[in-house]
Amino acid sequence: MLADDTLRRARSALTMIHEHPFNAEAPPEGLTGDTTPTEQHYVRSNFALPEHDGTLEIGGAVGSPTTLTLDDLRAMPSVERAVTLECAGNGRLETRPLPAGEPWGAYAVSTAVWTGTWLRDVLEQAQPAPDGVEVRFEGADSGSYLLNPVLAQTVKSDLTFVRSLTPEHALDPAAEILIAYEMNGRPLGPDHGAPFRIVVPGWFAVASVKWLKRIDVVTEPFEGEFQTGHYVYEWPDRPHERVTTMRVRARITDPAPGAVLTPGTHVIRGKAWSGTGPVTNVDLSFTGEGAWSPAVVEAPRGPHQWQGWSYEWEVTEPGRYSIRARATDAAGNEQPDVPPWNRLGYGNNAVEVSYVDVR
Ligand SMILES: Nc1nc2c(c(=O)[nH]1)N[C@H]1C(S)=C(S)[C@@H](COP(=O)(O)O)O[C@H]1N2
Ligand SMILES: [Mo]
Repeated sequence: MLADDTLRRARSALTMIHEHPFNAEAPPEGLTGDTTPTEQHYVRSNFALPEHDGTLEIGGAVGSPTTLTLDDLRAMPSVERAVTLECAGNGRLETRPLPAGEPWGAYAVSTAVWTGTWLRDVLEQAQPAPDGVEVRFEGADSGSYLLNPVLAQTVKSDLTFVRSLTPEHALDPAAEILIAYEMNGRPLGPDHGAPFRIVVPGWFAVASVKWLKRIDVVTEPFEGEFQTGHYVYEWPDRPHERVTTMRVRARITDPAPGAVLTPGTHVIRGKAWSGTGPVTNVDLSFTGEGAWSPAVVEAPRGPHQWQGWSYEWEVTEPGRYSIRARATDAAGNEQPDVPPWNRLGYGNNAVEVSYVDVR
């Protein structure tokens, strides 16, 4: 086991939400760069840190069941991708009525450079059977699942963290799913899934199984707590849907909420991302209901990474100004004003309202 102070140091820059299991948001600085330094990358774990024996088993409906070690994965062609990960519960605190799940503010999102090997190459080596309907990814972590660690309310005991993807998705070259063993150029740390995890670009990060232990091709639809129990949009007025792609969203990183500014020109900055295509527009408003003006949106630096945006704001009149930033992506998805309410509080991509005082 790791020395406590090693872990404590790795976690010290984060905004802790719960210690057991460890869940923490990025500090505001974690959203200001093109990528997030590892020590500022948010952490979401459903169970205590597991032991991992260093091997990955690939089995189920495959022609050639395989066991791989970290060295085996490192011996395969390596790829590097910057990927924005966002927890589906990010923004839950702004949901009304408030659900019981982990009370995430708005910083359960980060971007890291992940190095690993393509999942599809590893899977193809094992020869998935043509009648496979899903590919199941199992983490080494297990235990009692609590909806909120401070509530003495266990959803279920003896659960393991398991998620699945369709074979089409898992094998799709365009999906660029990685089995990652490095984060920002260093071996994966314990909180981020050491020794290896999958990284599923564009999807809410629940799909990116950490501490990856087994991959199984299965011939029956997979139903598990983290697949069909939780991480489901329970809409009040329409059929439930699984949590999949990240919703289009902009965050304001500068100025800080409540900042006091002098009259003059100020640059408003932020980040925007979407799981359904690059962000094409970010529009700003300073007056509540009323005009929106376009910000300058940086071209994507990579296919799976948040984009920076900025707006030169000239303000002469003293007073309080609301600031809202609303993103639109290439698929035409635009942020709503009101969180799309669902019982478990997922996917809140409502336009954030910040304000500054000009004096
Ligand atoms: N094995 C395992 N993988 C997991 C989880 C988990 O609890 N166990 N949490 C998921 C969720 S809900 C999120 S948001 C991301 C968080 O990844 P990070 O901690 O590296 O930021 O990991 C995902 N992968
Ligand atoms: Mo999450």
